[in-house]
Amino acid sequence: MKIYINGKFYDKDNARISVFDHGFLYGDGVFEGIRSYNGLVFKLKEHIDRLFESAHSIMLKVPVSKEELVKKVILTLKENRLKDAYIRLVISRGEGDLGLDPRKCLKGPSVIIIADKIALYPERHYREGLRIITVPTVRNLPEALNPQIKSLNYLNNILAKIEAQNAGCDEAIMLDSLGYVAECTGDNIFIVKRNQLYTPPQCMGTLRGITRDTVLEIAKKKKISVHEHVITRHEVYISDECFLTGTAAEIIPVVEVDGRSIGSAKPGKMMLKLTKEFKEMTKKEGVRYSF
Ligand code: PXG
Repeated sequence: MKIYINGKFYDKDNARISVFDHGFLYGDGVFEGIRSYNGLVFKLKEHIDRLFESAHSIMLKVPVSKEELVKKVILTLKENRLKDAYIRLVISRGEGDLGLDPRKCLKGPSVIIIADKIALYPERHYREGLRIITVPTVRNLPEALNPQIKSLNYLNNILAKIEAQNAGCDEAIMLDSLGYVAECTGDNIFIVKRNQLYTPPQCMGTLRGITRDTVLEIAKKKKISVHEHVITRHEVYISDECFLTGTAAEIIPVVEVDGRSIGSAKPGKMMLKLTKEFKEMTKKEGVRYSF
């Protein structure tokens, strides 16, 4: 495996950054998780745009242009001869001293690109659906650390994941500070009621997921009614279908929430229809590369 760090490729064992990097010391940095399908990088522009937005919000200047970054992602995929990959893009504040002050990171931000084989969820989860639970840890408040910023500080989500695992569940529903459903630890949430699609708006505690946006795009094309508004746990419990979306998981069914079975407790029709269309899109759309 060859890892890109600040303009050079390193073998996995030699791919290192300083322990003084504020990405490590404070979670001071931003990232993206991107996927390529059979030599096509899906929604690359959208991921790069979101990365730059996250960076802008935390006043981190990405040391390369968007166009250069696209080229570096492609170069990393070629270097690793990966047609189907999970790409992790990280921009960290860089090497500083043992204080919070980002101005002390004099060498400037680091750019790291890792391209690996995709670690898919077990097939069983797609066939049988996930059992998930609402956890006590609420999603970060937008006015504290806005969930739109994909920062290197994921402790909020990790705590929720641990709580779900402690309860023997596959995933966690995180609520926002008002008690509405926000999202899961690394996925957005959708419910279906009477053939209409509902997902929480991005304003309260929900990342504007790129897979979420893709599902909304498909729904529009298929003339499925979509509602982006607040969802309560009750509405999830009485939904006909529930599923999660994310770059890694794609579209994954949920069959049980907080001990309540959802719909027929099987992957639903709407989810299957959207998945079929999503898979078609990943075959056709994206930035093409070959080696
Ligand atoms: N919500 C959160 C909090 C996320 O971190 C999503 C939703 C889905 O967004 P996309 O753009 O991927 O549709 C994410 C995704 C993983 C993993 O390994 C995923 C994410 C972050 C870290 C790890 O599954 N982000």
